Amino acid sequence: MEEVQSYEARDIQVLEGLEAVRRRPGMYIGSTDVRGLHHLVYEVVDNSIDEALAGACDRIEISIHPDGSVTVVDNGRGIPVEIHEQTGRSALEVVHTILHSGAKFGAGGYKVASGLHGVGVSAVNALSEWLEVEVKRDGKLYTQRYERGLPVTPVKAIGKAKGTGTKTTFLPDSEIIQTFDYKFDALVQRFREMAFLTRGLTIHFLDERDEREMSFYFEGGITSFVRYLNKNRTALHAPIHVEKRVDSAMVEAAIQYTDGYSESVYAFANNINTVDGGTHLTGFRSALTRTLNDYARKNSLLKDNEPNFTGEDTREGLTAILSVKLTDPQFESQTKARLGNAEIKGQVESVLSEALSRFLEENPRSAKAIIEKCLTASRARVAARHARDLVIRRSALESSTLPGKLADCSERDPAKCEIYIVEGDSAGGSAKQGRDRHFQAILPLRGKILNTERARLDRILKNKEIQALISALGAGIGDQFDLSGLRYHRVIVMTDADVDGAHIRTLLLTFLFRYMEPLIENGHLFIAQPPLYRIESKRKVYYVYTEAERERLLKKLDDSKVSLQRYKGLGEMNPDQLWETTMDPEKRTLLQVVIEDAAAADRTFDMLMGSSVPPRKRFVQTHAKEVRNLDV
Ligand code: 0RA
Repeated sequence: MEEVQSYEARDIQVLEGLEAVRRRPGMYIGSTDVRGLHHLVYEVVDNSIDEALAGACDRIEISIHPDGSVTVVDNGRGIPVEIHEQTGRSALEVVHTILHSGAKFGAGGYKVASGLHGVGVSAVNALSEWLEVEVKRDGKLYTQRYERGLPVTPVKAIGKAKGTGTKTTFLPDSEIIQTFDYKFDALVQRFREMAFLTRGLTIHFLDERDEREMSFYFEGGITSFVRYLNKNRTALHAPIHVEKRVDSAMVEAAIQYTDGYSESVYAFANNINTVDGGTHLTGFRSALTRTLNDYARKNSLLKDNEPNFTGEDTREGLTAILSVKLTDPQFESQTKARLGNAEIKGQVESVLSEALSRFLEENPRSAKAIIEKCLTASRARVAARHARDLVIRRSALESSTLPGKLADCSERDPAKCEIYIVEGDSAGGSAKQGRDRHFQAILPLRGKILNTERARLDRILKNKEIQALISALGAGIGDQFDLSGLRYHRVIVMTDADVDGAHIRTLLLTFLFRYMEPLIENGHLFIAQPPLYRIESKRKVYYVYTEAERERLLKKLDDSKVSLQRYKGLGEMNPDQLWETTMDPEKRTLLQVVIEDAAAADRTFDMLMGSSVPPRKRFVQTHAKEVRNLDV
């Protein structure tokens, strides 16, 4: 028998717990900025999700009120209100006042013990100016109110109730939480993800600040998730779905190959997006590689003289969701987003191997399409390696044979040299005439550069424009890229200030990001900023680079006669103007391109947008540093 705690002992425990949370909120909710604010909401919603996972709830409603308070309602069994033996107080009060007590009363066997969430509603309570909870149970409506974590009313029955459920409303404490500026889109992404991961659950979200609302319900669960991710892609077969319990773990996966080249596999453990992967993902991958190789060999789709598919070959064009639920998840890595449980690897591997081989046997046409996709990927990988070796060998030989269209500079010290990559011949001509040929080289590129996100390396490397670019820069490509060969320490992309220019710039940046990443990492890549307008007034000429600048200037010149010219392309500027406005180190503005790790907060962005940019990192232009008047 457990001892009944004295009231005094328990009160001390509550006060110490609350104080710990309020003194070091970051330890419990990560931060006190907007992410911490959202964390409070997720924490409360997660408790209702647990109730849904236990099969006891199929509807959750979340509302943000204009004053910054939030309400979460579910139709679960209702948090128990009866006296909790160990403490002699209502269970409802205990889960709201004692840290980590939630798990003991947790609805399902899969309560998240650690990781991103799972600190319990008591932490939310401690960080709220006030919190009110209502429980419908046994035909009665119970309620209790807390302020900064402490009960200010007893748990009391205030009337009759139909049905069961829990309703929590809280106002974050402005003494601790720095902002009440909830981001609708971020919350929506998360709620959509939760709804995908919990088949049959309806999540309704209302933002009363501007009356926006969204509702999510997916009959197909993670199969719907995969369809959603593939909605702009061409699928090779109907999604494969498996769900199976192994010992105490639950393994679920949905898989669908497309005709694309990128891999979109997202792994979850207890509904947490494990962006750093882990043992469950390792098991998933080995099942895929092993099963597809076995099937292809057995059916002579792989010839005796052909090598096995590599893991990469089996993941090209693959979209999949892997979701595991375990009783005691171990989260590792700095961001706690990698699963460490050793036993789950084999469990996932066996569930998947069995399901996938059964699917292949029962669906020979789909099987053929998948194996053919792997074969193409495998052959392309070999071809790409040959092509790359060739280009690298050639570009090594060719440091003397620079591309014909390159107008090189006379300076030989790379630290002093820069190269302008210019779209189109007419702009290239102006740039060649306008430049300072001592240290500025010009490489005009013609036509649309290949979309390197979609094309394979072997095709990219056959493209003449790309070959010219690689040779001119002199540093190779891919994992053979060597910065010490770089012939210019400033690589400047100069395109028109219109939609086409922006498109070409994106294609170029994508290529450089994927195949010459160290160039960006080491701060060698820049974007030129040509002016948008030329404004002349009283014989004075002004160049204007933004719309805001134009408005300011026009206001200033209000009463004088003004002539305004909009530059649609670089080609409209004569060489002198191009030099003066865009290329002269004394006067120009360059944007430096930097790479930023996609923040944990928006890690679902790429995934939910179905974007093919690798999810962990991406180049950012918008956050680019402004570099004025670089010393030359
Ligand atoms: C413990 C036991 C039972 C339900 C819950 C907790 C519960 C917790 C939360 C948190 C938010 N909504 C919730 N709904 C239920 C089951 C008690 C029983 O057997 O009736």
